[in-house]
Amino acid sequence: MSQNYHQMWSELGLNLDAHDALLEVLGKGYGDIFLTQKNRPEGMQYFDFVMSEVHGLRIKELLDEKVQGRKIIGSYCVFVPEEIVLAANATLIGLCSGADFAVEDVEQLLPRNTCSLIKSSFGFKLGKVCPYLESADMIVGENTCDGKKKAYETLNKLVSNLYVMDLPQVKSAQGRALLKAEYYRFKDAVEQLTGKNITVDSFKAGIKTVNEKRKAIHRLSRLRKANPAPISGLDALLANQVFFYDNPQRFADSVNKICDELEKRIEQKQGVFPDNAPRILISGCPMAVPNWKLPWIVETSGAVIVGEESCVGERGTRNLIDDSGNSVDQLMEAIIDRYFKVDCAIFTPNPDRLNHIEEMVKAYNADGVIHYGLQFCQPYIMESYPVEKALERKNIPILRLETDYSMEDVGQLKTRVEAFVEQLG
Ligand code: BJ8
Repeated sequence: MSQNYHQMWSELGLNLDAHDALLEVLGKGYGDIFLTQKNRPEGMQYFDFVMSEVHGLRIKELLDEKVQGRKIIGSYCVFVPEEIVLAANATLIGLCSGADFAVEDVEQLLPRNTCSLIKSSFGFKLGKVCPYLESADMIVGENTCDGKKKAYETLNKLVSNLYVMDLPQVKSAQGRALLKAEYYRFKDAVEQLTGKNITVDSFKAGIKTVNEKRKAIHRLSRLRKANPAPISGLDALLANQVFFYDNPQRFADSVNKICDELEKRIEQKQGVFPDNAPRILISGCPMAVPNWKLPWIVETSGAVIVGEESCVGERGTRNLIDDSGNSVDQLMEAIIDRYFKVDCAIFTPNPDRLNHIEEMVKAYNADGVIHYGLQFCQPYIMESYPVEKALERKNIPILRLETDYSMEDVGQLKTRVEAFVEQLG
């Protein structure tokens, strides 16, 4: 950290020793994985800076916003609409975490066979190491997979400001009606928290802001279709991860700046990997900071990742919102239309996701797919079987992997990934 933030962290109630230890591991991991890459776009320096200040300057900005009367809302899922939060003059930040922490304490509250993503969120709370969680005025949980649904019952005893959003599991008229009712209930809760009524103008402004950051990420994704790949999958994943907690306008500007640079690289046929490097699409569970294990293994095995069919990736950012409505209700309908298309594996049946994976393979010219399932994640691991069958029918090579946040299986994973890459090559 470029400044000393100990007082700020201490006022937030963090455990300073544990937090220092976490930052050290994070900084070292980041340095080893990201800063050793060759020929990175210069624009990635912004993201290096963001990561170096992830618990520093960004938290200070959020606390300064709070002093000005703005509320901070934390969320664990891409179904929580940032547009509603911004329209009520609040800030949304992602809370999912990608590292094991305080595992023994967590396993006093949750079964061992819970996915790493849920355990990690609990570990960050119990270990008192997440300044985002401690800054939030409202924490939004959602009824998605069984693990999360039940875990929020326990989290409710650890925090005083949990709000749980119910979500549909079926893409039916009733499912859409439930999403609509829940988004209106959420709008009321956010308005009550902030004391601000959402108006047509504030709603349009919120939609525009989020559309702009999604547009920037769409532009980055399109540029990854080029061969040779102008940016590594690791760097593109990092941009998708920062999407969840950076200032939205600054984020969009920074991604667009990288895109300007990548367009020049593409013109000059300049890439980060040779043009014969096998191109991989990753599909499956979301990867939250600092979960870079699998992408690092893939990209140090001679392949390049060209897309992520993931909530930290295209599943989460796909589709813009129509902002032409003239009433709050019309704009709300447009928001529901967009979010109801998110094809999370909690939906049954979920044919859209299979179609999207195939579309992405074609669009990004991927040579193969790695299906990434977090251990004990039933929705995605169950779906990995039909995904495998569907891709095999189209002669698209697929490797199904299950892992967690630990580093114990790195050697074994690397052996399997290298064999897959060799098969593609
Ligand atoms: S919309 S993917 S962000 S729920 S990995 S906790 S599914 S057991 S994260 Fe998700 Fe929203 Fe869906 Fe996206 Fe459960 Fe699986 Fe764990 Fe998961």
